[in-house]
Amino acid sequence: MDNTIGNIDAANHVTGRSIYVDDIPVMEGMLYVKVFDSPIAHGRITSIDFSAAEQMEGIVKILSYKDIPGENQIGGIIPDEPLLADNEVHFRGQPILLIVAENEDAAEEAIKEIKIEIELLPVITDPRMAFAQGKLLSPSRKFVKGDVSESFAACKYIFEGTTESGGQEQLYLETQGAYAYPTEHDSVKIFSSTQGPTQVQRTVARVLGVGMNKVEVDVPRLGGGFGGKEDQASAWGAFAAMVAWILKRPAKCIPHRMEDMRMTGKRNPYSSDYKIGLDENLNIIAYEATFYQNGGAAADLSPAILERTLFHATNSYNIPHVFVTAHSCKTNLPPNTAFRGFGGPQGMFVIEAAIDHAAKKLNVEVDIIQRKNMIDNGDEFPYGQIVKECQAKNCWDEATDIYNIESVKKEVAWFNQQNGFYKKGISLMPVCFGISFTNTMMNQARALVHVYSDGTVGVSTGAVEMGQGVNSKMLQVAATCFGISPGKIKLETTNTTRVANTSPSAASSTADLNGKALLDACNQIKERLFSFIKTELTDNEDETIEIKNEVVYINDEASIFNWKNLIQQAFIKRINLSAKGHYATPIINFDKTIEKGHPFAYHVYGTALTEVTVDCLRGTYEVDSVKVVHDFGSSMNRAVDLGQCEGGIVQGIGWMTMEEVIYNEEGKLLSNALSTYKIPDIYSVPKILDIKFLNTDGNDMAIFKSKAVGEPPLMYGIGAYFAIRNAVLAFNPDADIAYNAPITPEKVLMGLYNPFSG
Ligand code: LUZ
Ligand code: MOS
Repeated sequence: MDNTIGNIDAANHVTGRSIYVDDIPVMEGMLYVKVFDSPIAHGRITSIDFSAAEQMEGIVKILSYKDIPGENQIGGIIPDEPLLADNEVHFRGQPILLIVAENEDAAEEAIKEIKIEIELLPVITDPRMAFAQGKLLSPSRKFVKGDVSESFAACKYIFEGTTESGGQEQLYLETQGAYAYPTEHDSVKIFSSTQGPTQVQRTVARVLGVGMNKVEVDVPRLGGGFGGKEDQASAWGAFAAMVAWILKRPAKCIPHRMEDMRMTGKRNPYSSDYKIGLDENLNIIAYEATFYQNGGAAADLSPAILERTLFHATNSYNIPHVFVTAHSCKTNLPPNTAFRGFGGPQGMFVIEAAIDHAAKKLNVEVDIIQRKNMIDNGDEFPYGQIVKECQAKNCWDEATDIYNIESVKKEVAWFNQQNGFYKKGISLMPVCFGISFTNTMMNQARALVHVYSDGTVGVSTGAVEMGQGVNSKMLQVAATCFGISPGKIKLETTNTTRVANTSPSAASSTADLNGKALLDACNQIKERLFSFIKTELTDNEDETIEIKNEVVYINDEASIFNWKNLIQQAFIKRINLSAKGHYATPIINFDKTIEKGHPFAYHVYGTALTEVTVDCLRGTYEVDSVKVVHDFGSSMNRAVDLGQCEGGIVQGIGWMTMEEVIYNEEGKLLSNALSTYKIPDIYSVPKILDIKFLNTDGNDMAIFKSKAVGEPPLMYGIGAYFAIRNAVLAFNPDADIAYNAPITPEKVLMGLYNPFSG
């Protein structure tokens, strides 16, 4: 495999030539669309008056739910979310009106003149309170293995507790947004910043009351998605499309950063209960957990996220008796949504807290319990899938070996003995993440390949390039299959007219699904070319044919044909030089009625060793190092995969340590800008980030045996939480530190001096 290709977008990114939605040259007469959103988290709209605003200079029209031509509904999994609020509002930031203006300034002025009266209704922001009042977004779920009640009775040690993990703002560099214009036959074309072009198409068709064939969605690229544009791009696509369709003019709708932060959902916060039981040899016998997911005001993707929390509730551990329950709770916050890991990180944090709790109480080192209970081949996940090609222990053992855990422990102990006001802490964080959409139906993809008569190639797939480097991988697939230079191939935009019924670029599965579909398309063309060579050019059916470096080899010898003249001759002979590829992941299945099956194509494994230093006067901390052994399979592009791994780790550390999404009791987002919401920057990344590629064959279900890499590394960041917690305990062994993430400097400081010893 050609690993030297790197990321083909790198040069354009750093020179500003990559094209995002707001860079697309617009048409004359384009309208600007601004959203007027609810200033109240829950209430009944008793009056709304925008007549004065509509008369203002530059305002073309103001649209409400009454102007929606089709259905006022954008809920993807459950139809519970209006595009524009009708008579009630359910979260602060909920879109109510669209201000359509000749320019953006006019729209902003007009918004100030809108008069609205809302009768207040009770606001709930806490998932447990919502649960107590029976407010659920979807039916609760539970995964059961063995018999916990009986086995807890037999456990020598039982520990119970609660955990909290916070939300996380996706903070894609490019905000949400779309640009749309009307096309012939009452149709519309939309350029959208979305991970799910088909989801935007489907939603717009529903809102306009037209067939999906009248809605074309084109996605050149995204300035980041991180899950935030898996479903929530649809509303912005619909705003622009609705205006374009009704007023028959081009329209653009792109929120500013603070509008985006206020109106869109984030990672679901969780509040959870756990109970863990061990025998005298530190085997985990039983595990019980209840997850209260803060879903926000509409289901969005929360029911699917809830499911993935259950799938990853036992992380990398084999536990014979498991009983885990999850509730998707309806609160008056913006509908929370996908974020890298998709509920998996939330589930893993709880089991790691439970194990840490047990270790601290038993006064044993936590890594002894972790290693002892690590999953292995032949074990059964609580959802019925049997563990195969397991790399959990391999990653763990290699990490503890090459990073020399025993000497690290000694150095940390020595450092802590020598230093009064600086303390170090370490942690080991194993990860086992299932690859596939948990909804089996979504594990399919298609690709369209054209070989042009000059030998150049155009490739379209359902994959959305969002900075993760999927286009580079697609290019490698086509170049490798055809035996031609990547320079001959162009990756086209993601477009619903060229490639239909796409699943969103999500679940770490984009390269696998679309890569395999692309391989299918390329192979079809290649087979036609090879049989053309055999029957028309050489008249010998028994030859072995191969194309290497654009030269056609017949029976291992270079022939007079090269790629270019082969294509020219094939074209003259009217050979079909285009193909549509299709892929549907084999084997996978899941039966929700019994919550058992084989939902994942394979799993990705790894272990991270994190070391931190806490400043015990200030409560601040630095991550000294994160050292990882990660199972990439056989990586097809080490530069891209390494980048994904590094980015994921830093994002995970952000979630666990500094990013704090705060809503007040009225449901108002207080961390509503980059001045109040802190994400990792160049100064807060680990001083050392060392990632070793575990040497394995990889998995056949992965494209070129190169395993999915998007989400799994994020969960290494959970290790930073425990390392910091351990450093605080080194300073203050009596510290009472709740398992409450993120562990911000404020919480660290409280832990250091609580109970206050003077
Ligand atoms: N999206 C989705 C996802 O719809 N289903 C999934 O299983 C998933 N997993 C991770 C990220 N996004
Ligand atoms: Mo995602 S959380 O794979 O959009």
